[in-house]
Amino acid sequence: MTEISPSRSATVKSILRGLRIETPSWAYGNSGTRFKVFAQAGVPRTPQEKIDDAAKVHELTGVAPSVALHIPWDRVDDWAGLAAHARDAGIELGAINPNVFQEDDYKLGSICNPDPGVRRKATDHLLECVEIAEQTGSKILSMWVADGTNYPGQDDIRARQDRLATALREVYDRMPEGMRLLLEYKFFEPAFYTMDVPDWGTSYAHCAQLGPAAQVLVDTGHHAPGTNIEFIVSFLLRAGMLGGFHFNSRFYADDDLIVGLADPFQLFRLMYEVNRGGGLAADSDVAFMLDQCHNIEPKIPAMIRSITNVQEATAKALLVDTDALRAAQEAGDVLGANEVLMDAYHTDVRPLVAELRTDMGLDPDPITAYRRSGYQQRIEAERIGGNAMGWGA
Ligand code: LRH
Ligand code: MN
Repeated sequence: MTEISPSRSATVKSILRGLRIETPSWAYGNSGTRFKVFAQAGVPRTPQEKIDDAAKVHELTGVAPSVALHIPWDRVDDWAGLAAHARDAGIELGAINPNVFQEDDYKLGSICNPDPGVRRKATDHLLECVEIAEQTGSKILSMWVADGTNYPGQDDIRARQDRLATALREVYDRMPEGMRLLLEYKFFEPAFYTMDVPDWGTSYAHCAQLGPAAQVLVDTGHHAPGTNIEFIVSFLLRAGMLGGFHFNSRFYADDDLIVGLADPFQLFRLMYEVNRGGGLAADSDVAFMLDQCHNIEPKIPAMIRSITNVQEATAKALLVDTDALRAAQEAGDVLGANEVLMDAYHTDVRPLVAELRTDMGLDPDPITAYRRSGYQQRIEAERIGGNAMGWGA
């Protein structure tokens, strides 16, 4: 078992200290499945209350200084005012996520729809989200389109790619210097025959055609079962095309469960390749974002647990004895090489990560600290009336 030497511990802690994990506004609201959305007490009724909850998560973890917004779920009249509210709460507004999947017009798609009027409407929403990002100071337009078809012959696969490329070009050219377009892919749902951006290769090709400010977004729940996601991550990093992640975990489909809970070993392997590819370097612009739905579990503790899971997986990845690994790999020592990796994976890093929190002036156990804070009782008492936010379709 790896003994964590003081110098190793210091190195790991300094890298972990620089880790930034963005939380999603929509995961603080009610969510569910087509069968039921179970409302929870104390859930935010406004984007401002979502930001307050995100700020609480940052206060207790120290590594979640921004919250992603989804439009129109988080629409307000005064974007600068919302950004000021976030700043006053100690965090920033992060990635802007357009929504071109919840209007009747989008039944046959949004920017890939056969109807030019619908394409125009969807593209205008994407352009509006660029403007919103300019007002909120966000540097990322995080694009996912639900577009696809359900039956062979329903539409022309090639023509839909032409429509997609046309809309992406218009949005890309509208973006100001310094803003990035991250294109998210998903292999199925809500469409069940084709998705217009089904995999990393399709996203990569469109992003490469657009230019250097377009990169691929990897949602860990968007792959066919058995897909080796860390291979995709390694490949994209090598090509400079990994823009960021939507972290979550799953047993079956796009379950959007707490990252690292369904498959902690996968998260470790993924963070190992992120580190191997330079994604944890100080100058890396890989965006680590969560994208989850806490359908039955308490939302704020779930968010804190997600962050501690990413911290722990990253700490284990940083403990891999890369010299020993390289030597075993180059010697063709199959089991030896795997043993080096597994040794790091089996190392209990919880004391090290707790120590880091103490070093940062935080409670070593943020979930217990949250329970002790009385924040949950307070929001349940205060947030009476109004409409609890959620993303029910
Ligand atoms: C689609 C997705 C996308 C978001 C939505 C909330 O499955 O991952 O990133 O817009 O979830
Ligand atoms: Mn996502």
